[in-house]
Amino acid sequence: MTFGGRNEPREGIEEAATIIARAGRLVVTTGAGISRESGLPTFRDPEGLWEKYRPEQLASREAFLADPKLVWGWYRERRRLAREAEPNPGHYALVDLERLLPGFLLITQNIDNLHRRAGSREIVELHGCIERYRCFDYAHPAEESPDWGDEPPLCHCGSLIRPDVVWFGEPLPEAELECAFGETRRCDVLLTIGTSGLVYPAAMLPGNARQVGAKVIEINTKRSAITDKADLFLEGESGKILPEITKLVERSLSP
Ligand code: BJW
Repeated sequence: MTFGGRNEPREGIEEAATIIARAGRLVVTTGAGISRESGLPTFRDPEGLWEKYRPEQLASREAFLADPKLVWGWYRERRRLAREAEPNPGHYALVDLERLLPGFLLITQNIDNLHRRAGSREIVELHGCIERYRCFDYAHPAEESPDWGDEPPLCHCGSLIRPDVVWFGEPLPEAELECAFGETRRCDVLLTIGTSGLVYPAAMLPGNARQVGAKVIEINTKRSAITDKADLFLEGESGKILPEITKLVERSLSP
């Protein structure tokens, strides 16, 4: 693994740009770290979302049934923060990469909707989206209403309405998962950004790409569970590194 760390960031960025510019099929996977510079907390960093509660206390079916008001309130607050946040230069750099490269797919674990708001189009949302709702028992889709308050409202079928996100112990949406696994097995470069690589099955994607001979590039402010599987590790903030990579890719592709 090449280490494009803080002492030699330029070299790593140039190498990454060269690899990406030559990619026939690029898959980008993102986690909470890419939205950190938009002001949204990650999950597992200090001052992250799990600082006060254990994950199972908020992001599981059991948690929702045990205390629907607590879980509903936590997501309402996060939805408010996500809506107030703006995409950052890292999100926009990925929009530019999508425009520059014919074979591009973005797979995100994030539910914050910032990639779409930035303008990314080819997105697979593995863990759902905070802007969508469904009912707990039958997954009937629900439209948000201004009347909704501090408690989860009821669906027409009588079941509680919940955010359309994937909690621990729940299966990921089938079509999205199939697409993510299929595309990582066909890509020649996988760029993974701002994820601890601790949550499965998303954490398997870089390893899958590696198995089929793809180059794996990681951008993270610190080493993660993925770093040892990466061919190139760029240590730093994605909002700074990604625009530089995109600029170099654009330059190398322009006639
Ligand atoms: C920066 C930065 C900057 C900071 N620039 N970088 C195999 C082995 C072991 C366990 C399992 C397994 N398979 C399944 C499991 C169980 C479980 C699991 O993975 N557990 C592990 C924790 C051990 N997985 C599941 O339960 C999944 N379901 C499943 O497998 O179902 C099977 C099934 C089949 C059939 C029937 C029934 C079941 C579901 C997982 C759902 C995860 N859900 C959450 C919540 C979503 C909704 C919400 O947002 O509230 O998803 S948990 C949370 O973690 C969220 C995230 O998407 C996910 C990943 O977190 P992420 O993005 O990596 O964030 P962090 O905080 O961990 O990392 C941030 C990184 O950014 C850090 O590295 C920083 O350094 C970095 N960073 N600033 C660049 N500026």
